[in-house]
Amino acid sequence: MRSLYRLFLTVALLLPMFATGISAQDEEGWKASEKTVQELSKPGNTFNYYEAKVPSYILPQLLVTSAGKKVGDMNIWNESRRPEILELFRKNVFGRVPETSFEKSFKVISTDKKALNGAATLKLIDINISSDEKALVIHLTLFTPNKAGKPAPVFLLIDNRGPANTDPSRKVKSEFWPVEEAIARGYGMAVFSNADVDPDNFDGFKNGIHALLDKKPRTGDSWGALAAWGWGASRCLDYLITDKDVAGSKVAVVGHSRGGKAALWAGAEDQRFAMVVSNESGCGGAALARRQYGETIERISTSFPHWFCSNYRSYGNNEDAMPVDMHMLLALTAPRALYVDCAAEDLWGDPRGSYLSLYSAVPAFNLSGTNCTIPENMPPLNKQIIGGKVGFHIRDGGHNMLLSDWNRFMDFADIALK
Ligand code: GTR
Repeated sequence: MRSLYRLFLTVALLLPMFATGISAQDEEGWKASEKTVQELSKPGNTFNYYEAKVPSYILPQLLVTSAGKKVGDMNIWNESRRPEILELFRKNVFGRVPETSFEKSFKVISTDKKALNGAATLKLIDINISSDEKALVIHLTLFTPNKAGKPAPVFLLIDNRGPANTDPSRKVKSEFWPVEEAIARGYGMAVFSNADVDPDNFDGFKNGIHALLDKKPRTGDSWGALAAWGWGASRCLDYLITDKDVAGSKVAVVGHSRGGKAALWAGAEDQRFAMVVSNESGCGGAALARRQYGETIERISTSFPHWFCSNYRSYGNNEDAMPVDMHMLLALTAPRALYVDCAAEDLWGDPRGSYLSLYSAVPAFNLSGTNCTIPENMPPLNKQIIGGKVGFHIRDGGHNMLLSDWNRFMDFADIALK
């Protein structure tokens, strides 16, 4: 019995390590990863799933500057506290984008004005990035609604699953990226694959954008894959704001799970994103690290050493030493719109800790004068709450991004973005 239990533990612990070796483009890869999350969400493994076992903790103060000054309005937030927090996340969590210069050009490869039986225009765009002799291409797919007759708000998805979920021909449809439904509601849909920017495996930072921009030896705050994917989202936005069918001031960046962590960081680094959607981003995303519920820093930074900067590792089993917690990451979206959602069976991603994180970020949003207050207790299953510029729901079911989630993103965007 004991050895069976050990075997279960070993398999559960090793599965994500295999997942790190699988390209994000690989269908089996993301399925294995989602399955792992389901397995790891079951009580019985070494991770904590009991509220009673959550340690007591004190979150770092959100609205006090490092010099001890109270942040009472949006000006102080934007001019001093926000940049301070951003720096802390660069240094301790996601890493810093190198200052290396690069060239960028856009090429619209094809335009189909009668896509989706005439409901949408489909464009395939190559975003070419080069530095010295090296180059890479980010392939951006963009659908915009024809009926609107004016530039449309757009959801840009950082895709961590690959083409089977984001098929531009729409022969294969997936709830993960429900283009038809979004177009019918007047939203454009854009997507790029994270793997175009940086492969999702631990390759010593030799490939993807690292091969182009990492000129200096790596240090504790050198960027990891999540920051690289977020950077890729910004390059897509560089294009989107030039497209006459897109309302450039109304682009939302969306991501699921590891993509959700990257979306939060993209919105933090790039304030041109009008809205951020974090779908089940969990540890290293929306969930409070100090709760040590479900996935922990220790675990994520050993299973996925390429995601974060290496300084982050020092906070494994040492969360209280971290000068930030994830409510501060969520607050970096303020005063723009932020949507966080979770799934009830995705305990690995700590739904309650993600809600508490959002709740603790609200004071930064309230500085804008819009009332963004939400209740202290997490809302019941499948009930959306919207407080001005912030929104949340917890869906029944497991780790995934479904049409029902997207419908709520759009309900929120109808209010917060349009
Ligand atoms: C898991 C990882 C989570 C989450 C997930 C995913 O293995 O532990 O943090 O990011 O992968 O991206 O599906």
